[in-house]
Amino acid sequence: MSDFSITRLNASQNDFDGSLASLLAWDDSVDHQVNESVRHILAQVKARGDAAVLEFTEQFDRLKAGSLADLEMSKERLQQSLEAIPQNQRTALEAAAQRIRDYHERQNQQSWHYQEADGTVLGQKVTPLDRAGLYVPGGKAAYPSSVLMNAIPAKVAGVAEVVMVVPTPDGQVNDMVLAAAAIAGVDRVFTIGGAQAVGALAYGTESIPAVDKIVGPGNIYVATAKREVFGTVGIDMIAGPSEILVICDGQTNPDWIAMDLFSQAEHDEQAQSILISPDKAFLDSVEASIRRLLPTMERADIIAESLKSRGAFIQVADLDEAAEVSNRIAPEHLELSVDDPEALLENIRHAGAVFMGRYTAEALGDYCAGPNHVLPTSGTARFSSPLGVYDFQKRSSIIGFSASGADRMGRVASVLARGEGLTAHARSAEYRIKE
Ligand code: HSO
Ligand code: ZN
Repeated sequence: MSDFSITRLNASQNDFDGSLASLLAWDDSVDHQVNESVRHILAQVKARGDAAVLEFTEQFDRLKAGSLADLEMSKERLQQSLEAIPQNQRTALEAAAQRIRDYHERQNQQSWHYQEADGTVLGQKVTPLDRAGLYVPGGKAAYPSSVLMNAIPAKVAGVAEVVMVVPTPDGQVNDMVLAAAAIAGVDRVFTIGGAQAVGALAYGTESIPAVDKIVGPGNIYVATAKREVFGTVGIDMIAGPSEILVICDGQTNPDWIAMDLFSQAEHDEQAQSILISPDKAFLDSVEASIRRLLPTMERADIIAESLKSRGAFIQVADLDEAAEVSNRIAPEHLELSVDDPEALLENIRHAGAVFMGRYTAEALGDYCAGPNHVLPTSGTARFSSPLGVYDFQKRSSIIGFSASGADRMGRVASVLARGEGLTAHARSAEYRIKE
């Protein structure tokens, strides 16, 4: 069995600040080798389009195709996958999709305008992106739930074409991923991946349309490629490892809490699971639960490594202090496993998603609660938000002056323009001033 150990901290200890800082430190340094090869791949795709994408796909995914058209999955093919998966999976995907759609529809932004007394109109027009690209990782990390979470907000936002790329190493397709694409209404799917797929989406090739924004998780090559093409296209975020922080008053079944911590730890060794409680005896009980439950887990090794290298139990004086520590961490997922989560929520300022009360397992949020599971990680919840409809829409400012508005504001603009030494600006405004 995998060895289990977890760091124990106490918020009252002298060196708590330093210990917390080293707990949260995460190595996201850029790898020069990776940078180099990503740059090479992107340059090739930009210069040679389809031919380069085909070569890299053969090289990295051992998938040989005569043309990129052969690597496109038709609507009929997606439908086949939908029919191939077990009925209970299909029903669950459809139920999740419906809830995700309902939730995200509430995020739809309205255009607005207002009129001033002299007839001047000011407004904001909201428009969807024309085209969005969705990267879906292949292999182990291919999550159908992530297809729903990325594609549905795009379609709700009104994006006309969602183009998905998913690598299929050795030609292995994941039916559940393709079924999710069918349910989410993805428009086109290509079985390509890696930096070459990111390049194809960013620059466009003979067969793959250039998109306006690329979203979705991926390995270091994909993340580096997304960073590189940012500016040519928009990107969502560069996600770090999953995180969960549980604040518990000590009254929840310790097995539940242990499993909630496992649920994010099982994503990968770098994932971070933290439990904060004012109750020392409760922390001991959760530790006992972990010891008992860990050997029963399929991914015991990953969980053990994650808990050992990045997990922690933090003892605090009370729930107010728990909230304060949590705000410093700004976790991706925050469970408030207490009697009165609403009262505690008042003190919470930074978290990607907050799970209220003992019954709200974070795992429900990953699949089917409705809100997005693409959330800010590594403390970025201090300044950013969950993926949503907003990420697939943009705003244009609308400005319409009446003749008297042009006269009134032309005078203001003229003074400012002359102050800046910009005479053409000034005269352009002055032409429209009366007399
Ligand atoms: N917890 C992940 C999302 C996910 N979980 C997908 C299961 N499948 C995001 O932090
Ligand atoms: Zn998860």
